[in-house]
Amino acid sequence: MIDTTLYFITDSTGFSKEEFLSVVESACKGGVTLLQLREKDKTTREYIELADEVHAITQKYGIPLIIDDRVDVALAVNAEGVHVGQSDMPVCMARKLMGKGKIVGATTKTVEQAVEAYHQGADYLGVGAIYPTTTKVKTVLTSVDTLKEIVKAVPIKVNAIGGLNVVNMGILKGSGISGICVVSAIMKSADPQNSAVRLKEKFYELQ
Ligand code: TZP
Ligand code: MG
Repeated sequence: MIDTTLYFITDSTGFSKEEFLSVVESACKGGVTLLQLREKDKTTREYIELADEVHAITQKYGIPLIIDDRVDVALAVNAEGVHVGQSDMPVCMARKLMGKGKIVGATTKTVEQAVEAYHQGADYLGVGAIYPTTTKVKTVLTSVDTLKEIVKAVPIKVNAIGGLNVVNMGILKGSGISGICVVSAIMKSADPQNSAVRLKEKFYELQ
């Protein structure tokens, strides 16, 4: 069973490779439970090379690596899973290509999308954005009420995403989510390891 408690989604924009890999390793040390490599501007070759390096780190810490959008890259580096959005490959196709043993996650913003993703074989869902985000993404806000409805509608893990940090995640109390997804709260932290520790502590406090 995957642990989605603290799902760290990376964004290498503005980092040198060394700096980026150092944030990845610090986050792993801080206890992130799942890590997604999310690259929007890399060539396929660059995506694969970076994924291999990130995978070497995540494997050291026993943390599953999920590749955003790209089933081919996930398969090429033998990552533990892939994450697809509503304009990416449909979940059923990603599942077929990845096989039963791999993790397939999906972004959903409505109950209908969530139920469909579940039926097509998704292992977990990311729902948001709960708060406005500074991370480069095409998204609209999702209410906590919708998040709660999605949690009730599907038997798989549901994570909240979007602008979440230790200060504002109280809004998620009682929502029934399995975890949170964060980019900036770790990527932009001066101390990514400590931020991961605190985010996880805060999430447990809300349970
Ligand atoms: N999908 C919805 S919001 C978001 C994605 C990928 C970005 C979340 O980033 P941050 O920095 O945690 O707001
Ligand atoms: Mg996508």
